[in-house]
Amino acid sequence: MNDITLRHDWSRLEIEQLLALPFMELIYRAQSIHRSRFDPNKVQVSTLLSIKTGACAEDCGYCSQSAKYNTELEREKLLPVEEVIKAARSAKEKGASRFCMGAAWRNPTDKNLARVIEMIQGVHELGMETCVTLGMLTEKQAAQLKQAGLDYYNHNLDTSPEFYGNVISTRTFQDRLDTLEHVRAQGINVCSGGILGMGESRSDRASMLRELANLPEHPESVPINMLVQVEGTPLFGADKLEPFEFIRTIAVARILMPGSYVRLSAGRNEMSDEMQALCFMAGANSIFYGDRLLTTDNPEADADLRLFQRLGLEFEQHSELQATEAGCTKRKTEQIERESGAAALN
Ligand code: SAM
Ligand code: DTB
Ligand code: SF4
Repeated sequence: MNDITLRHDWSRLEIEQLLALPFMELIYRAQSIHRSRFDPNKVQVSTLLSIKTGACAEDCGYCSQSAKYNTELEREKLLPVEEVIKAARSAKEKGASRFCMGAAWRNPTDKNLARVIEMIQGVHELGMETCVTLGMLTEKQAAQLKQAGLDYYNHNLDTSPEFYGNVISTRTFQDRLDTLEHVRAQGINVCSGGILGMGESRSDRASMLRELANLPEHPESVPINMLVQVEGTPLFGADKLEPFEFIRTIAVARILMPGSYVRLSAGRNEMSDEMQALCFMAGANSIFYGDRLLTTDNPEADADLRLFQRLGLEFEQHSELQATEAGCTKRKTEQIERESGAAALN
């Protein structure tokens, strides 16, 4: 089944029909497509670091880092390069294959971009894949990042074009598409997805997925975030999304973009192990690993190792990582097994 054609002409109605399939049928279809392209027991693992925190000029209604909202977040200047490399080294030792660096900017200045380029080069030298998310980019800045050897650029569409104005007013949906185009034009891998649970309708979720799947090329990585509600932001207190609806959206992302990594992204801290297992079953094959996302908590690394062990999942190693890293993760899993006792895991 490796010859599934990749489509870029989905209608919203077709996607809504997929979202409305009986749950078992939907998961079966998604898992079948998943298996045609990927090893269903391997998960790509990235670690995130906020390299510049807070005081952002944008007004994204979900974000702890916007200067417009009183979220009591401590702002931090751009981190020194050495500090970032140290964090990347530690993430590598714990088994992450990609290091993602996020900055609370509308867009990077040329001076800041030069510092980020040093970070990218340093992380690359460790033998890790690199990803950055810095806001909007010009064509020239995307070319500079490509030149620096950047592997992935993350820039999310966040939601449907129809719902977008309810969440963000300081930049347009088209601005986001323009940045994705600049990144793609340079041959940098695209990481783009969105957030669920912001009060959008199922039809909005279908519309967001349609925008992603109908891009000229599918993003290599598609993060699906569950809103992490942050006190002080306009979206704090929004109605929670039903877990099955989240899982359905993951399954449909997998069906629409068969060759992309679908990342079970923010929000795992509030998901049960069983819900996460269903997300993997539905075709998610990437996570953020490590106790922290950018400004909010992620599950503890040890808890993730236990979950992986119980599900028989393995960290996917990227080709440049040495066998010793794989061994390191295995040793760590074994140590956790010993500490927790086999009985607790069965
Ligand atoms: N400032 C840059 C930008 O917005 O492009 C990069 C960092 S920004 C935090 C990256 C993405 O994280 C956002 O586009 C959004 O999809 C996601 N995100 C931010 N806050 C979130 C939250 N509270 N819950 C879920 N996802 C969130
Ligand atoms: C993405 O889609 N999710 C990540 C990453 N790309 C940059 C960010 C999640 C942020 C969650 C809220 C926080 O920790 O501030
Ligand atoms: Fe700023 Fe990015 Fe947060 Fe929007 S999501 S407020 S651009 S840090």
